[in-house]
Amino acid sequence: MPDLLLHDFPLSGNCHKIHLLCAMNGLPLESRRVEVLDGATRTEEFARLNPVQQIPVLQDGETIVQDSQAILLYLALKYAPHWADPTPEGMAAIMEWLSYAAKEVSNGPQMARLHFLDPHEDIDIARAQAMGRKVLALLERVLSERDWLCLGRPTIADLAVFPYVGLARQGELPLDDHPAVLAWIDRIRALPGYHPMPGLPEAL
Ligand SMILES: N[C@@H](CCC(=O)N[C@@H](CS)C(=O)NCC(=O)O)C(=O)O
Repeated sequence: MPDLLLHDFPLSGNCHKIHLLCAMNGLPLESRRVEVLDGATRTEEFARLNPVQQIPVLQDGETIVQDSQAILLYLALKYAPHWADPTPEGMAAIMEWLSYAAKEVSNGPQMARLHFLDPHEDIDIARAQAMGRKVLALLERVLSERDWLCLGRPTIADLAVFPYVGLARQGELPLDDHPAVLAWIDRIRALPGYHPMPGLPEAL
């Protein structure tokens, strides 16, 4: 069994991606809480662990990986290969969504939620919500035609995009007029090992 430690925060959707992949694959994950809202990532000590000064950070023995997308990829390739893909075409399809999670989903629903979670953050809420609406519209279109974001099965692409979309209402981005997105959320909730974080729905 691997020796996995996550530098973690319970309200972080980026950290929750890692919890989901581990739980869905029976990988034990130890959690070390980082008080990110109190600036605990902005210390010299934390910068030695992750120069980008953000969570999540994963330690797997001697290996340190930062960034939720990179951690998903690392864990899938090493311990849960069916959540990634062995072909260049398949990996490219997954990477398209990992990049989308890192830019559009982060600048949209993640930032809109953070605006209401932490009033000290300097966030242009109109811009974040506009991007959030674009993200939801795109997902609605894509998921009207297929059950999963790519490859016809659940992959780390779905886990990378899911948390901040599932939490969109906390950024005052309604989901009720997005039936295909809601149905996809329900499919994720039905996967073995799914569990919520505050603001996400319970397992089905
Ligand atoms: N691209 C990174 C973004 C991570 C991120 O936004 N982390 C937030 C918490 S969810 C953080 O550490 N914020 C503290 C800061 O930026 O000072 C990822 O996907 O892991």
